[in-house]
Amino acid sequence: MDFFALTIFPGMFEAFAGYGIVRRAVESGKIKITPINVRDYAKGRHKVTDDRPYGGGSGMIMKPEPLAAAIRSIKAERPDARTVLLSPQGGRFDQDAARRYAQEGCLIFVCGRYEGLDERICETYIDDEISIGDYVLTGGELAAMVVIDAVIRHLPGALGTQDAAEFDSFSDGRLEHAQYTRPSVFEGKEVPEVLLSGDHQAVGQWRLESALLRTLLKRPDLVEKNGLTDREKLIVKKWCRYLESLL
Ligand code: 4G3
Repeated sequence: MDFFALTIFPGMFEAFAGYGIVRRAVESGKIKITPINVRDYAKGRHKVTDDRPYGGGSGMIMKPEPLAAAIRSIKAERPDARTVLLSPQGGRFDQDAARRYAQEGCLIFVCGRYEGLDERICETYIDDEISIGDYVLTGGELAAMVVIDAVIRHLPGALGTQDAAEFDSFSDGRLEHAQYTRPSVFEGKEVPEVLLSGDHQAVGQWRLESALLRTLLKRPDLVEKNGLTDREKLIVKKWCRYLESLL
């Protein structure tokens, strides 16, 4: 899968691509990340990429011509590319969106700086406008890296042999169950006994219960959105009976 990022700070993406699972995905040829310096498409001796807003006001706006030229040149090579703008005005990017983007062949991320882009770029050149959350960043680069990272995890083989993405938090609308590693006693706290028992069926049941309880306590909205399975209903009934016994 090919990722392009239109930015005035291409170096930010080189750092991102240099570590861990992202680096491995690049080295194995599963993905390619190409940062494009918008300045390379700016005209004139000073290669200006921003200008003052019509109507006045503070801040600067990204000029449309360099962005349009950059998008056109990528699209000439990759007509299948989807153009994605990161902005606080976008629809929320979530795990479902990450899974859908993992089906694409080529994504172009437009990373705005300053106070945003000229509206005509959004109208003509942008397929999707997305946001990684309700906060404002100094630029779209970090948001684009968040999206690329979340998408890469869904590519076959990117996480290694066990392909852990399918078992992650959110994979079935539930948070991940609690996890433990050695030592079996840490600062006086013991690992739940069942996890040391070697009983795979019991471990599976404990993990299901852990995931459900954590989701109910920390993110009840996810349970409301997805409903309960029959197995989960039994767990909830068990806890209802227990809570009733306390009254
Ligand atoms: C304004 C994305 C600011 C318009 C980008 C880009 C937050 C997010 C910017 C624009 C950003 C986010 C750059 N800040 N929540 N800043 O995903 O197109």
